[in-house]
Amino acid sequence: MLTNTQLAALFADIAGREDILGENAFKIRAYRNVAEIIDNFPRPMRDVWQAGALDGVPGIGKEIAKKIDELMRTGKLDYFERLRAKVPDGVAALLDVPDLGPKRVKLIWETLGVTDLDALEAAAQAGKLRDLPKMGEKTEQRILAGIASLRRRATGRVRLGDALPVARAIVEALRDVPGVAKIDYAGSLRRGRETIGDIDIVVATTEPATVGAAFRALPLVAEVLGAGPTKSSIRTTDNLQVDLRAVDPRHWGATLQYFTGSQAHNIRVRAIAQQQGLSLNEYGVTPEGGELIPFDTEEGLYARLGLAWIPPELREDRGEIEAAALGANRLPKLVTAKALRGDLQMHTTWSDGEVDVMGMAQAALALGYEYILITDHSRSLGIANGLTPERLIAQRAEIDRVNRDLGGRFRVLQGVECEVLSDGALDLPDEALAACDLVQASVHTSLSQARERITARALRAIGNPNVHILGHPSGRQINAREPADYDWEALFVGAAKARVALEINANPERLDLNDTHARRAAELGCLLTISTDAHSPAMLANMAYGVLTARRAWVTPDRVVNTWPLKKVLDWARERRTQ
Ligand code: DGT
Ligand code: CA
Ligand code: CA
Ligand code: ZN
Repeated sequence: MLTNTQLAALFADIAGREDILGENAFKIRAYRNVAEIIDNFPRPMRDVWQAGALDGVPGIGKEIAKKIDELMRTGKLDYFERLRAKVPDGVAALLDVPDLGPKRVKLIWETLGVTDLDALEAAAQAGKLRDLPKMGEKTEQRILAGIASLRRRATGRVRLGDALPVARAIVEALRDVPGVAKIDYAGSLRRGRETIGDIDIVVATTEPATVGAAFRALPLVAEVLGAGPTKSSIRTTDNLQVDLRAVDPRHWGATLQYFTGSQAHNIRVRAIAQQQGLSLNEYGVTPEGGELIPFDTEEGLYARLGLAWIPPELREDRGEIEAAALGANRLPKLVTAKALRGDLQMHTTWSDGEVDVMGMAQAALALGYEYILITDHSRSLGIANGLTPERLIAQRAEIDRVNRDLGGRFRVLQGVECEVLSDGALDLPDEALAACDLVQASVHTSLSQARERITARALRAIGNPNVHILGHPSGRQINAREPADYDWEALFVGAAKARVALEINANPERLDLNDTHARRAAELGCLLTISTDAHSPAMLANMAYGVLTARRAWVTPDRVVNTWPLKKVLDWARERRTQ
């Protein structure tokens, strides 16, 4: 059965292959548009087709409707098969390599006989690409880096934001199964890692067979991979693997600890147990020649080994064991979602957001925030509606009105997400920036600049005293776009000195700064913000992912500007400008 995603991918594929062949650009664009329309269509195209209503869909003409009809009836498209015979799949796949457009693919294919990714990599490594017209050594290097990034994307790890809702749904669905005392997700998901290999669920129950059967019968199960007395594995319809382990409630703490990991953390914990003459497994510890001591809480297990309880986000063997051995007060008091008083990045209909200022304000108020910063895009990003100095003034009037209407219960601050141009200059004049409450500068373009150049560019941007926050600093998109190659130490030292905050962007496609960079930034004295970059009210809920990332970075609330009371935020903004 063809889903909209598959159908859209097929038309995009047709466009790509015709592009390589150098077919009519107009026709190719039409295929790309159709792919876009189908991908964003709110209902299954299958339903539309069955109702005979394809012609009524805007953007789908007779020719395309005929092709969809053939696909739905036969599962195949003759036109596409003929195209495949001309451009092999391996060649079409080369279009996924960043920096390889259709012209280059055609050139490499025709002159070097490269017909797949492996051959392309070999050719680049052998230095065969650099001598092709308009290529050079730099392009060859970029293509090699692009291949590496494609390979990582193919590792099958899914983003935290795609896995967490599935795990929550499973936990909720099984909570009321007879015999279930406790249930939680464990593994990398509980540790809040940015990508997840598989979902691990642990359940304390007196009836393991019952919960196992209920798990394997959930509607989201596409395939049962394993069914034992206490362990089951399934694959979901979204192609996620989920492992369920059932234990007696007496073992809950030890089992949850064991399957939370990380493996590196567990190896250290087991070594500490061994030093004390204890062997450790997922049920508890056993003294030499003695009986198993079970633990129904994690705290009990850690305490038995002389360790304070360690928050799951820290369990990566990055110093948490040493700290926990010295006592609970040596572990950081990590930032929590509750500590956040505001959200400092979001978009409205003034640029590419879905709702107006009041809409975002009310949604944020409902979440319990005290203030928000509106950060619509400046004009050079080239999205519809970028802010000009004139439109910023008009937006200020609307924000003032919203603040009056909300009657002092809440404060909407005016900001802007100002483009950092390729040389580090800002996209708006200083007077316009100075009129904002806070300014966020972001790099969206030319992310592949060389290290020295892009570092100098960001440092120049944060050197402007009107800039308070550097948004999603690396520019990466998880599993999709590589981060920019900054000299991070230099950037962090510069930001700390200027008292410019670095953002932890909470969008699960970004999580930028990531955990290790945010930790280093905090160590070097940087201020941070945790913000959602929401383009709709619903996206304000992404904050949880940013908080997890900050906790993995050992971040304490005092470092995070949006835990501060509004007055302190405004004082900081003012001090920065008079530095
Ligand atoms: P993932 O799924 O790749 O994102 O990462 P995890 O950490 O969820 O790893 P996973 O699912 O293979 O196993 C879950 C946890 O179970 C892992 O973090 C630690 C524990 N674990 C699994 N296998 C072993 C093992 O062989 N030795 C030890 N010490 N712990 C293990
Ligand atoms: Ca896992
Ligand atoms: Ca697993
Ligand atoms: Zn942005």
